[in-house]
Amino acid sequence: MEPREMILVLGANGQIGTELVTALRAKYSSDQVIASDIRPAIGSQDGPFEILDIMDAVAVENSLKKHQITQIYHLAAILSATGEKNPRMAWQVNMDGLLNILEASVKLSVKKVFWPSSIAVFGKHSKKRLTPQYAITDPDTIYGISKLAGERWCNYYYRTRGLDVRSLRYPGLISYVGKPGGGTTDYAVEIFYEALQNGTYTCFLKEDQRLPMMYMPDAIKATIQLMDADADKLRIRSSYNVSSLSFSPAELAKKIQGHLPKLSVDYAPDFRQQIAETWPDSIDDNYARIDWDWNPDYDLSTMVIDMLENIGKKG
Ligand code: NAD
Ligand code: AKB
Repeated sequence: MEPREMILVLGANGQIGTELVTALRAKYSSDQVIASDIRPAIGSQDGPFEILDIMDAVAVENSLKKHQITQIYHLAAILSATGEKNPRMAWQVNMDGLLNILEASVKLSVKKVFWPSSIAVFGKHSKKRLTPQYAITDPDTIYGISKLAGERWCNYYYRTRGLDVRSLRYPGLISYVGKPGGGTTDYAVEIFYEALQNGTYTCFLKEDQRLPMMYMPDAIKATIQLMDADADKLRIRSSYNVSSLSFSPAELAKKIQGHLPKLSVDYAPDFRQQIAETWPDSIDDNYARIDWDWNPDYDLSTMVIDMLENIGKKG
């Protein structure tokens, strides 16, 4: 008989983790999903939580043994904007942290590992529009460099150690549950809170800076769909391009103004503008669509309506 799945989510207090843990607990059961983070649990917990630092390889191994973990979702990382403020720290957490997880997973026979990459692996020489899976990847940020190296390590562990590691290059993620954690795409969440609370927003990117984005329910759907896919259908063991929305701050503001006509937005680009300029406008995710039937549910209009409704309900 197959062992009962036991799932460890690392970095569970973050923007993605808070929603992924809920989705996994709905799919499995609460006691099968161990949430963990370097910071104490946020809010009320409906299942097990433990403090775990991915830099502590021994603690990671002990946790895998204690809970007899069969699947890992490794979400702990330093994102692009925070990474530029402390590049050495970002490299250590993103790179050494990943290697600790890959190594412990092989040693303790974890069946599947999910680790997210990012559109940050692309750079200013990558094709801007509908960037293909196999494009020039010359990232400028330490975050993008660590994600690109991470993709190659994942592929290496799959090829040489037989580890079933799966990955997505997430675009900027938009959510109303967890707040974003120090990225270049964070404006696309901040604008909703400011629009509803104050009726004004000053955006840190230029008004026409188009970027690939995705609504969190689609990101959670893609993650679980990829992890459920038959292993022999997956042609990509570095990281899959995955795509849904593409818009600029001005286009997002206009959509929100369709519901909140008094919203006023101005633009004061800071260092994050230079990062955004090196990233694609939009992504070609053909491999994901063919290999594991990827298809997003939300467009810009339905995402905006859902965000306003749910942030509005929070009061
Ligand atoms: P986040 O910053 O919101 O959350 C990261 C979590 O990791 C935080 O709760 C933090 O406390 C935790 N953490 C940091 N250092 C740790 C350590 N040493 N040990 C254990 N936990 C630690 O990030 P997120 O937005 O939830 O992103 C999760 C993953 O998805 C990251 O790998 C990120 O690069 C990737 N990603 C996110 C986006 C996005 O738009 N949110 C886009 C592309 C890729
Ligand atoms: C960031 O802006 O750093 C993230 C990402 C796209 O990886 N949201």
